[in-house]
Amino acid sequence: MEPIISQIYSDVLRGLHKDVIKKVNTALNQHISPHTIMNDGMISAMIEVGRLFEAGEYYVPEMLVAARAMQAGMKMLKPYLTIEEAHPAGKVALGTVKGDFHDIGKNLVKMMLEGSGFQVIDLCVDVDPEKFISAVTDQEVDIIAMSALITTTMQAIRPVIKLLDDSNLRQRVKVIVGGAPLTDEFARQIGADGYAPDASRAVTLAKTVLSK
Ligand code: B1M
Repeated sequence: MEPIISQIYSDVLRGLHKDVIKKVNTALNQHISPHTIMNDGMISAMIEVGRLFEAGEYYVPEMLVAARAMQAGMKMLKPYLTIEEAHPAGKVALGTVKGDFHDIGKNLVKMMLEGSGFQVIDLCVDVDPEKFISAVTDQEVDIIAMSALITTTMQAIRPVIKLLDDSNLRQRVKVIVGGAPLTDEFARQIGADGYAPDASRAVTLAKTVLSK
């Protein structure tokens, strides 16, 4: 691993957001790929933060500062991951489900979708099921993409799909889901059109469901 990537990893882990900004800049100047900076420097650090939290070595404040450092780094990478396209590949309403405030993964999915030419309506976090439905009726999105990070909040995807069914809207929109506790099997069980384990595969999935 490039030394600068290990430094970014360690700075995210310690929540040093100013250092992360500086070092992401240095890594970009060294022509290291934004995807390497994101995956090996930052996402892997957040995975370690989760492990430390589970082990009782990190508490919520440490998770928060690490998250802030990661967000700062992601902001720097955004221009490199996003391309403008005149004709969007599709329109996506993206949000973290009701009761869940985790948004780092969702924001990455947003960046990658936008980078691949999708128009993304960001419904943010703790999204009421009705808000997803309004995106279909008022904004005519092609895809609803839901993120859930906690084993309890993943259940909040079900009411959205039920509401789509009850409003006779299910045929009008594709539903894709993701987030650490989710699986392909869970997606199938709840009647989603697909599950993606990470942001780049969310893009492939979005393209696949629209081609069907
Ligand atoms: Co939270 N948290 N957290 N947390 N947190 C987890 C999720 C947890 C696994 C930590 C742990 O115990 N190991 C655990 C959940 C356990 C469970 O499931 N039962 C947990 C907990 C318990 C909690 C609180 C309850 C803690 C507390 O208050 N006692 C609380 C809940 C708050 C709430 O939401 N109601 C809480 C709070 C927080 C912070 C606010 C401190 C902070 C969030 C800051 C923020 O998001 N702005 C935080 C953080 C940072 C984490 C960990 C450490 C990191 C999450 C993250 O950002 N990962 C996390 C542990 C972990 O995941 N290792 C943890 C990096 C990110 C890039 O990955 O989000 O998985 P991820 O996204 C990936 C894929 O999943 C996928 O693509 C992304 C990029 O590749 N993906 C999608 C995500 N969404 C997708 C949507 C798609 C497709 C793919 O649509 C199609």
